Amino acid sequence: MANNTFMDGETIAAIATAAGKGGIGIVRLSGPKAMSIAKQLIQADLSPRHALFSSFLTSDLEKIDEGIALYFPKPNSFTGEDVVELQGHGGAVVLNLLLAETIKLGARIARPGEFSERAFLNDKIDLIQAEAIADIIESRSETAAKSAMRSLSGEFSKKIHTLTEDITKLRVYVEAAIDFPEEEVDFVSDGYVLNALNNLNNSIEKIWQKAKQGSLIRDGVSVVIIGKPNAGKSSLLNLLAGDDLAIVNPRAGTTRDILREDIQIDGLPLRIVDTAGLRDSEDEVEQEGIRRAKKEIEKADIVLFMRDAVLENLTTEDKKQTFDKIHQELASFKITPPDNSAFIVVNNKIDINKASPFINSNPYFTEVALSAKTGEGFNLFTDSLKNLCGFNEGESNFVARSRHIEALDHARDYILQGKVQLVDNQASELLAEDLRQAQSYLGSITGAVSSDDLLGEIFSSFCIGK
Ligand SMILES: Nc1nc2c(ncn2[C@@H]2O[C@H](COP(=O)(O)OP(=O)(O)OP(=O)(O)O)[C@@H](O)[C@H]2O)c(=O)[nH]1
Ligand SMILES: [Mg+2]
Repeated sequence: MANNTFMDGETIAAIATAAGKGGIGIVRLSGPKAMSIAKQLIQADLSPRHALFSSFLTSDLEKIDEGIALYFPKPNSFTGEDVVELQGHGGAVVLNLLLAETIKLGARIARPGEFSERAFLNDKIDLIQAEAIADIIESRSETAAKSAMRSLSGEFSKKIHTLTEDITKLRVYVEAAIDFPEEEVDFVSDGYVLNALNNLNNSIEKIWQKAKQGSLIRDGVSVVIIGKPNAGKSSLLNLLAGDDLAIVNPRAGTTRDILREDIQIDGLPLRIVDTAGLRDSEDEVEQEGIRRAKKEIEKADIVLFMRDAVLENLTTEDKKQTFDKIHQELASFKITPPDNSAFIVVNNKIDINKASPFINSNPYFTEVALSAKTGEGFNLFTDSLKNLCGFNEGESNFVARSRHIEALDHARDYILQGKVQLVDNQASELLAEDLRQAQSYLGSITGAVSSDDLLGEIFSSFCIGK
């Protein structure tokens, strides 16, 4: 974005603190009239970045509240515009009275995310950082908050900038050779371009891996537990949640509705869904439960198919036959399981047949054996979940969104396509165009290239006052 291209002249105001009661509540103003509005309210001048204790008054000099006023003159403020914060008491009525007074004095109510949008448009932060602000506020785990903070500090942006610079350098080289054919640079034989394309591809891959981790941490993974009645599905939910959430009972058909619980395993957020056991039943409530289970499977990232290890011959079974049997069973309920990479067969109740816990992968599915009752094999099971998600705990990630991953995918595709143009077709013009496209996708991540629609979509999901 060009510097300060955005100045619609309007001053915006919003209650920046959360709805509800609190010790302190803040009304925030940004824009050219912020200072003059504040001056009317406190009947005094404000010095930059100095806290002033004052009354907040109406135009009839009636006292609405009292508190601290802070003034951050442009351009050294969050939005890059004049910003004033009025910190009063944290009650909804008093804050709304104060907000209404700022509107009377010429401000307008801010749209959700408009302060951050202005910060972005005035080049105070890039789009990754703006999104990270929303992610910090909405983070549901310590790991998510820390990852979002790393993105806000610019770790993710820096990597994209380096990548963009590398592409720029390569574009200059390629386009110069196109423009000055008399120099006769032979791209293929000099190896420089091919080497650079390979390096770019490797760098994108590394960033992609980190971004993928970041998006898992941000968005979580939905895991649905299905299986016959009595397999121990609700027992597994309870074990994962560390609490007696679901009713567990030897009677088959105990769970009839969907039960959900958000949990975390070593920083990986999981949304666990327990479902009604799959069986043919005349009972309408049970049938509805099975219909709901089906819907959840369609939305799930990972499906756990639970079965009773006591009833299965775990060591000698033919995995292909098992796979076919499970598929047939699910098909009889019109359920299509997800592909192998998101399907785990959980053999439960190994405490009864005294089997050892295990985890293995065969060409058809990932399989674990555990006891939801004693907890035996639980760690192996959680490891298999983390593996399946590609989650490496302890790695310092930055928060990322699916739109970032998609843009990285596109950028990589163009780099690989460029390689084909170079090596197979010796088509330097087409290579130059591919590099341009790759750069444009990277630009969409930081917001260097952005559309109004995209910005609208991103900032409208923010909370008011941010
Ligand atoms: N010994 C043993 N019993 C278990 C284990 N897991 C579950 N059970 C028992 O099996 C019975 C059924 O467990 P649930 O967790 O209710 O099974 P479910 O799959 O949710 O059953 P529905 O809700 O009816 O579909 C209960 O009596 C549990 O105590 C296990 O690992 N070992
Ligand atoms: Mg149950």
